[in-house]
Amino acid sequence: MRAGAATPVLAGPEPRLRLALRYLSHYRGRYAIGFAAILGASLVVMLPPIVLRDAIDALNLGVEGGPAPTMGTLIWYGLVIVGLAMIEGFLRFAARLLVSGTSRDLEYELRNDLAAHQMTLDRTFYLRSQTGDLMARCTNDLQTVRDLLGPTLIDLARILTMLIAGFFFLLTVNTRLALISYAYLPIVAIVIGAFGKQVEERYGRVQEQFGALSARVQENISGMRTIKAYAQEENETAAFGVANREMMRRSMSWAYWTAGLFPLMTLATGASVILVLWFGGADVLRGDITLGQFVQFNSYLLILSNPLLALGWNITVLQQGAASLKRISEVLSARPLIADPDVPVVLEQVKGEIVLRGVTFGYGADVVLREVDLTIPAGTTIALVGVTGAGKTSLVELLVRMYDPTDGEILLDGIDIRRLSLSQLRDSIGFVPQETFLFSDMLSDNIAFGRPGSSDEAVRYALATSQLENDIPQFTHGLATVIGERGVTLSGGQKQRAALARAVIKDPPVLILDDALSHVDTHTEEEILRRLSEFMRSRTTIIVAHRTTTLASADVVVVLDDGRIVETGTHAELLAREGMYSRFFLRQQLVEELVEDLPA
Ligand code: M5T
Ligand code: MG
Repeated sequence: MRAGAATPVLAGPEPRLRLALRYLSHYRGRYAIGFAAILGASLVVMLPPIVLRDAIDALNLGVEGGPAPTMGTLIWYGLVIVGLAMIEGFLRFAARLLVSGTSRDLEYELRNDLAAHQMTLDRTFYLRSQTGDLMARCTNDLQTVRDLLGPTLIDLARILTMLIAGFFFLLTVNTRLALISYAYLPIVAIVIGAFGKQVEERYGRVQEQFGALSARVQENISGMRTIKAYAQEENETAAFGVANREMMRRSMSWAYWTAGLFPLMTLATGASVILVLWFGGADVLRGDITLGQFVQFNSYLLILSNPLLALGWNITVLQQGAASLKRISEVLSARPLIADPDVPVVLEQVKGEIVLRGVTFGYGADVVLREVDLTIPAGTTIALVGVTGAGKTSLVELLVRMYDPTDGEILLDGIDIRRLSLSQLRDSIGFVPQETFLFSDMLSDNIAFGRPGSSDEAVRYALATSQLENDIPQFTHGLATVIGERGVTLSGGQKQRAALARAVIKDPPVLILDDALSHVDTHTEEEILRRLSEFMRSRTTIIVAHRTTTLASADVVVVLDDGRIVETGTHAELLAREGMYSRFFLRQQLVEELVEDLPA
């Protein structure tokens, strides 16, 4: 389970881009306003150098003996520059506020969609995923994506509009100088491209390791009991250290590339200033451009050096966002194998007849069930027996469509269960799995899980049938007691009985108990069975069991061995046949007698 999670890998950037565009399009109005404001800011920021040019040329005229500008004119120039700076600042601020705020809405929507999508995915997906890694995708990666579609996007828009607008304003001063100062841009683009690729790859590896690390933390915490029982704290800590060191190694290799980009960009912008001083200075001396124009030109270069520097950084963030976007789109593009049919058949009332026809099933290549044929008339109780690994759990899980058979079909009231909606199928079946799962919630909420808002009477009935009622006074707050995560604060038998109560309260036409009373003592089990027999009278019941009393009370006993049904019949018939069942039953009887004789 600890090997890397093999989620389907999407080739190319298209699914990522499509995902981003789909969510962006939901807020296109706000983004459009934001971008318009950014464009405005990028144009306004180009105006002060023009004012500066006029001021300097006016001064220069005075220096050369012409009419000198008055102090009032100079202050006026200054005020215009300040005013323009204020407008630019306001536009930038408004755009950033709008788009960053919108990216929070987008994050909210994406997170909801992720959660809802994960609900549709089936066991096959979760078998090859790790909880911690999935959590990392829903938190860490989601944040990176939000930053990409918020602040980073607005920054990139600012950079792009400034670089384009800047070029046009440079052209208005002098074409040759403009071309010279932008000549090195292709080189910068190539460098950024190469760095960006490295950053994305490395960031992808950082996030992947973060997922693995989260998975490890999650497993260690869930498995803390086992780790302690086997005194494996040191080994686990050491193993964690190894994974953590790998995380650091990957983070460092990522940091090298992001850090390297910044000085490189500074160098590139510095080089352009030297070129412009060299060629532009000569132009001024020759009188091709005025001193004011020269200063104007250099102011532009100064203004443009900021977006150029920011470009490098933003490209790295863009690449990181792309890496995270990929990890999210992997989850969103995973399709469940078990899904509702397009047009489900609706059963008016489920009677509970179950038929298996030539059902073959396996996990991957191993075949676990082989051509199983079985008819369970509505209202009967069958006991499913077989040695461990015979395929009992696999068989009952097929009935609730945890998986679909690889071959053959399963019918409920004559309809292939794949043609029913999952909700009708699962509503019709009360399934008590071999491994119980309880939520860290109130006991009463856990029991009413499948039927929220059940009446007190229904709860009482379920508690009595499952014999959990005797334990309730033990709990500090009775039914309102909040139980620990996965039910850790309950005993094994209490958990199993809570799970049984949960199935009973659903009042389903079909009841399946997969070894659901294994942790309950014999005496209590007998009492539960006695009460259940009333409940089960009108229902189809499948009980995977070992205990002799359970077996003897079933209408039909089905013996499963290595994925095949080897014996079917009533308890008495099979006992008389002296085959596998009778051997199993007699051995079990001996075991139970021995246990009875043990001193308490
Ligand atoms: C039957 C294998 C298992 C066994 C066979 C659940 C599961 C089972 N198996 C997998 O390969 N992957 C799985 O996810 O299938 O298993 P089962 O149906 O669980 O057997 P059982 O319920 O009769 O056994 P038990 O021990 O509960 O009495 O080979 O390895
Ligand atoms: Mg089992």
